[in-house]
Formats: sequence, structure tokens, C-alpha cells
Amino acid sequence: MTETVVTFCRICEPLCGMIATVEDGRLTSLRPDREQPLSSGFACRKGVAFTEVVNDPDRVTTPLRRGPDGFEEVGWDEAMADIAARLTRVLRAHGSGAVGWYMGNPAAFSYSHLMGVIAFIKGIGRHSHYFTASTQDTSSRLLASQFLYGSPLSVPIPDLNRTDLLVVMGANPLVSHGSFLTAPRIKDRLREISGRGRVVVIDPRRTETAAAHEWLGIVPDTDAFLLLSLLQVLFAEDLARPGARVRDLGWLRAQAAPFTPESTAGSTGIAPEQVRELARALAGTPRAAVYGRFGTCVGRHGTLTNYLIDAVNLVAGNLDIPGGSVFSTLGIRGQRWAMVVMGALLRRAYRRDRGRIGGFGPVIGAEPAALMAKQITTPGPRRIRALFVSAGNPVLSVPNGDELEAATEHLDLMVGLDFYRTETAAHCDYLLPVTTMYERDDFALTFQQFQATPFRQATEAVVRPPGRARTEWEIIDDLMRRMSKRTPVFAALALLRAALRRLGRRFHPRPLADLIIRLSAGGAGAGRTGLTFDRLTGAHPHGVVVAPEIATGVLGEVLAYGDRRVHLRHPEIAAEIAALAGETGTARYPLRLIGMREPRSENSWMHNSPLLRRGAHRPHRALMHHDDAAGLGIADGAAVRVSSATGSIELPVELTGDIVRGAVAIPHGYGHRGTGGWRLANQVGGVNVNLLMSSEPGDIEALAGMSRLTGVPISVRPAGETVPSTPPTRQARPCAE
Ligand SMILES: Nc1nc2c(c(=O)[nH]1)N[C@H]1C(S)=C(S)[C@@H](COP(=O)(O)OP(=O)(O)OC[C@H]3O[C@@H](n4cnc5c(=O)[nH]c(N)nc54)[C@H](O)[C@@H]3O)O[C@H]1N2
Ligand SMILES: Nc1nc2c(c(=O)[nH]1)N[C@H]1C(S)=C(S)[C@@H](COP(=O)(O)OP(=O)(O)OC[C@H]3O[C@@H](n4cnc5c(=O)[nH]c(N)nc54)[C@H](O)[C@@H]3O)O[C@H]1N2
Ligand code: SF4
Ligand SMILES: [Mo]
Repeated sequence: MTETVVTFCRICEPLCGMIATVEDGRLTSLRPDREQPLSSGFACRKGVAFTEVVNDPDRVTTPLRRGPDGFEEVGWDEAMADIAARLTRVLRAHGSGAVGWYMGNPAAFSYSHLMGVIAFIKGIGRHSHYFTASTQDTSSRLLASQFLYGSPLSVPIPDLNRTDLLVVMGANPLVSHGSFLTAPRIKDRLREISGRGRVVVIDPRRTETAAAHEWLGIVPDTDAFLLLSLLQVLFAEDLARPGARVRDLGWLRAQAAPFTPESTAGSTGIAPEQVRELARALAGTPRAAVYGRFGTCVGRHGTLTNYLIDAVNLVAGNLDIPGGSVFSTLGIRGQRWAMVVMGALLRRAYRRDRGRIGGFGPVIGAEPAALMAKQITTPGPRRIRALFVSAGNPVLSVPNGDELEAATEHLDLMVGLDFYRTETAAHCDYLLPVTTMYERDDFALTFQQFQATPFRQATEAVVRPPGRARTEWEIIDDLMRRMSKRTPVFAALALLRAALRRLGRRFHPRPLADLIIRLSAGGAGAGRTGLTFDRLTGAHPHGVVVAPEIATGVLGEVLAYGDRRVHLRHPEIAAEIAALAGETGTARYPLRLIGMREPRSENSWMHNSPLLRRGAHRPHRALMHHDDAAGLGIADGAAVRVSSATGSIELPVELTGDIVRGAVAIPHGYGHRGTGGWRLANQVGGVNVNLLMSSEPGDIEALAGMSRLTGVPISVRPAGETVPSTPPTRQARPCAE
């Protein structure tokens, strides 16, 4: 029997509508949904290729236990009983501080996975370690919001539908499809903005997005200088229109005063007249917004940079206005009080719960993943002895994967929840097979407040899980049940589980997601009409636009501070500004490393799809300016050795004029090895760029504990040229193509 099922893609943030074809219970194809009102017939190649992930012969569909001869199949009950027993031993001997969980990027796309992990890792005890991909991605953005608005959950996005001037810093939406911004068909949205106004892309590389719009090349990791000089111009030329809900504007003005465009040009490479022109345009265009993303989050001063992006929007009069930088709230009545309570708790945790290594405070409850290896190997209280990894491949995605690999051997228990035998999973005692997104129900909770057009869509599972795969929620619930006598939270959840069973109901986070849908704009509340989870999947499978535009004038609602004002003055921010000025480069590592995402690659995990490898595919390579290469005697296509103070890798180089001089771009997510069980990915070649990134506490961002993944000082030399006392080198294995 063949049926078509309406659903949506959850690989990346636009959540494009999809039509799945299911034949005899098996997913046979995915195509874009023309009736989804926002993605309206668009899906990228990765989304379509996902059928190959679901049906991948390399997929793990049975629990695996690592034995002396590698992984062997094991039954669920046996696996879970042993995991619970070993975890109990760890808890008894060392307390909750010995337990850690790393939750990777795809978890953000599953409400039940997210809620399950939080219940588990916070419920196991207050000393546990919770790591997420966010310290490789967004923590600095979230912490900037915590400083400015009192809550990390108040994150502004550009009002794409209405803006006439969009300044994009450190994002490449034509390839990434947008981040912290759920806007399907973002290429079209940007083209429309250029049609009626301007899109200016500030990036060290003339990216796909920059090439389609205006490009302003910037020296990597100098955005804070540029933003301070924009503020200096706004104040000096009397262009500041910040509105009434702000405190300590004079303080900000004084902080920015020394950073004239003339003084920052040497750092940024951007001419003073261009800075002035941009500042005037931002203040003079009624609908203008600055949007920063990944590239502005992962430098030396990510929190400061994000703070300054919002400060520029605020001072130019562009915060919380139509076409400006806006807060796409869920529209829940009384949401301000939830903000106030959550904000106070999270601010307190940030101040109080300082980590034992480096002293970093948690940002939305998560601690720096860069320090995970050291948390495993450093003796003392809260040393991690049991580690869970779900939806992540930190051996490739966090700094210094070699250190993490070595550290895993010190663990008493390591459990992976994945459907591939990744480089990280290879070190697990147990690998537990999970469902893919098409085998579970979903509502993309995380991304609701990043919707450029307020929209709701939910889906039921499209096909049944293959083999013995289970959802993360089922696995976590099982474990919490087996350990219900171990912690007060698990005991309380056991009572709730039992009570629900007596009522004939299952214990599951879906009612919570349903409640949020009901309370949000367009929701049914307790009523008979309006949206619920069931009505979204039943009556509105293509999704519902709940408002044509994002509501503005909501700043008072998203401010979590008691005085309902934006707080500009923070000693931490002052210290970061002071630190900026004092930094200099080293002669030994004169170049700056930046990242680069590719259309057919998704972090570390879409390299096993034949469709995505088909045709002209470029090998893993470093992109470098031809003038820089000429000076070093490096020819196009030559193998080079790239070294940092942490490590050294070898790979081919591609020369270009589309990058600022001094910057070198290398994609991440490569370096699959025989240890991983994905056959095609292992043939793809390439090398792990994160071997160049430092995991030393002094090298990660001071306020949010962000890994430093851009602007890293490096040197590039022809491969084979011997350089005395450089760190060990990892060779790129040859590419299959
Ligand atoms: N140098 C450098 N490093 C980077 C970045 C960079 O740009 N440059 N980017 C950073 C960013 S932004 C991020 S988000 C991180 C990403 O890094 P991670 O969070 O570690 O995740 P991924 O590499 O995306 O690997 C995701 C894993 O989840 C599995 N998976 C997919 N779907 C599911 C699911 O539904 N359930 C479960 N349980 N597993 C699933 C996949 O098989 C894969 O093994 O990398 C960061 N690292
Ligand atoms: N095809 C594809 N799509 C993806 C992903 C993927 O791996 N592949 N990953 C997904 C994930 S997890 C995320 S978080 C998003 C990220 O999506 P985006 O936020 O759009 O991030 P990137 O595409 O990495 O683009 C970051 C840009 O910042 C630039 N940059 C680097 N350093 C600096 C700097 O110091 N200053 C400035 N101004 N720019 C700088 C880089 O050159 C790059 O063009 O993409 C998502 N979408
Ligand atoms: S753009 Fe992202 S959400 Fe849309 S189809 Fe591609 S991978 Fe899926
Ligand atoms: Mo990410």
C-alpha cells in the first residue's frame, strides 16, 4: 500500500514542509510540500536525501554493547539493566557530580528528546554536568540577552518580512538556511529585501550570501571593534534614538567613545567612511536591523559582540519596531511573569554555580563542552565517570577531539544515543539505537520564538521505528524508572507515572508541548476552537500562520528585570571591552582560521548519504587568498600543513580572491575514521579541523565559556616542509572522489 504523509524536515532551522511517500510501512521518498504556506514547495537536497538516512544500511537499529572484539548486539532489557546498575554504582560512590550528558544539535529539533534529557540530567542531582552544542554555537548570544534583558530566552531576530536594510554579520544563510531565524526560502526573503532596500553582508569571506548582495570584508574576530565604532558614530553624530526603556545609556556612550572609525580601521580592515555610512544608514532607514549569528558568536569576545549587536540596534532606534530587530514571542498571555521567574533563576545560577574548571557559570543550564575532556580526567569532586551522549559527535565537533577521545577511556560508563556508529559512539560501552525524525511525533518548540512569520506545525510519526530503535524519551523514561529509588526527582516522576497509568494515560512530555501550543497565539487555551497538538497534526498538517507579522512594542514583556528596562551597564562587559584593546597577534601564527559550511554537509553527520556525495563534489580543503599563498610559495591544489598552538593538520588548499587577506577557511565535521561504522562517510576523506582548536580554559570565551572556533591564529606551510617543534600532525586521508 502506498500513502503520502504531510510532515516537515528537522535537519535545520527553516523546518521545510515535506511530503513523505510511505510504501508498505517503509519511507520511500521525500519531496517538498507545496502547501506548506512558508516553505511553499522548497526543500534542499539534504532534506530530500534524508530517505537515505532513514533506510541507511549502516544505521544502528539494535542496542550494541562494546566487548573485547568490538560492538555486539544485546537486548534492550539486558542493556538498560546493566546501564542502570553501573550508573547506580557511580552515583553511590561519587554522587551526581560524576554524571554528565552531552546533548548535540539534532536534539534541539525534538521536544521530547530535549525535555527527557533535562528531566534526567537535572533530576539526577544538582551537581551533574550538562553539556550541549550551545557552547559551540549560541551561548554567547544567550548570555548577551541575559545581560541586556535579564533572560537568555529573550533573543531578538531581524524582521525579515518588513526590513529595508539588513546587515548580516557572521552568517551565511544561503548555505545554512538561517539560524536563530526560522525563515523558509530565506534566499527569496533576502532577495526581496535587496529589491526594496539593501542587504549588507559583513564577513571575512565573500560567501554565497555576500556574493548575492553587498559584501563588506572584515578581518576575522574584529566585529566588536566595528560595532563599537558604529556606536561611537551614532552618539557623536547625535543619531542615537534608543527609546525610554533603557538604563545607563551614558555609560555605553563613554565605553564606545574611544573607538572612532579611524581607530578601529586598522583592526577591522574597514575604512572609516564605510563605518560612518553604515551608521548613518542604520539610523536613517526607518526599517533596519543588524543580524549576527554563528561567526559573531564563536570569537574571543562572543558575548560582547552579541551585546554590541543589540546595542547598535537599540541605539539606532531599531529594536522592537516593525522591520527592525524584534522579539518573536509565542504570544502567551502573562508570559512576562514566566520570563521574570526564569530570568531570575538563570541569572542566579550563572552567578552561583561556577564550574570547577575555569570557573565558568552555566548559560541556560549548560556548561562549556570544550572542557568535557578535562572534566573527565581532572581528579577531585565532580569528576565525570559516567557520560551520556545523545545526538552529538563531540569527538569531531568540540575543540581538541583527540583529548576527548583519550579521556573517554577513563570513564566507568559511556552511553551513546544515536543511529550511527560515529567517531564518538565508537568509544561507548553501549550504543542505544534511536529513531530518526520521521519515526517520532514532533513540534519544534525550540524554534518557535525565532519564527520570522509566526507559524505552527506539528507532525505525528511518519513510519514506525525500524528494528528495535526507540525514541530518546522512551530510553530516558526507562532509565529513570529503573532508577526511581535513587533520586527524589526520579521518585516523584515514578509517582506521577503510576498515577497517569491508573488514569489510562502514558507518561510523556506531549501534554506539555500541547499546553504550550494551546497557550500560544492561535492556541485553543482550554477551549474548543484554536490550535492544539492534535488539531495541528489532524486538521492542519501543512501548518498554520498564526499572525502575518511579528508583534512589536513587546519589549516590556520580554524584559525579565524588575524595572522593565534594558540594562546596559555590566562590569563583565567593561572588562571585555578593556581586554579587546590589549590583544595582539603572534608572528608564529600570522593567519586567522574561519569556518565554512557546505550545502551538502550538515555538521558531522550527513556524509553517509550517496545522494549528497553524487556528482562534482569538492574534497575537504582549506580556502586561502592567492596573494597570501603566493607569499608562502603555495600553489592551488597543493597539500598544506595548517598549524595552531594546539595542533596541526594537513589538507589540500584552494586559492581564491573571495576572502580577506590573512583569513583561511576550513569546513568542520570531517575526519571520519575507521572507528566510525558509516562506510561512505569513512571514504569521504578530510580531517578534523577542531584539532586546531584549544580546549584550555584560558582560551575559551571568558563570559559564556564558548569554544573559540573562529579567528584562531594559525600558520600555513607547504606540507612536508619541516618546522621545528610543531604539535603532532593529522593527515587528511585521501578523498574517495
Ligand atoms: N570548527 C567548527 N566546529 C564546530 C562548528 C563549526 O562551524 N566549526 N559548528 C558547531 C555547531 S554550530 C554545532 S551545532 C556543533 C554540532 O555538533 P554536535 O552537536 O556534536 O552534532 P553533529 O556533528 O551535528 O552530530 C549529530 C549527531 O546526532 C545524530 N543524530 C541525528 N539525528 C538524531 C536524532 O534525532 N536523535 C539522536 N539521538 N541522534 C541524532 C547524528 O547521527 C550525529 O551523530 O558543531 C560545532 N562545531
Ligand atoms: N548546509 C548546512 N547548513 C547548516 C549547517 C551545516 O553544517 N550545513 N549547520 C547548521 C547549524 S548547527 C548552524 S548553528 C547554522 C549556522 O548558520 P550561520 O549562522 O549562517 O553560520 P555559518 O554558515 O557557519 O556562517 C558563519 C559565517 O561567519 C563568517 N565568519 C567567521 N568568522 C567571522 C567573524 O569573525 N566575523 C564575521 N563577521 N563573520 C565571520 C564565516 O565566514 C561564515 O560565512 O547552520 C545550520 N545549517
Ligand atoms: S533547508 Fe533545512 S529544513 Fe529545509 S529541507 Fe533543507 S535541511 Fe531540511
Ligand atoms: Mo549549530
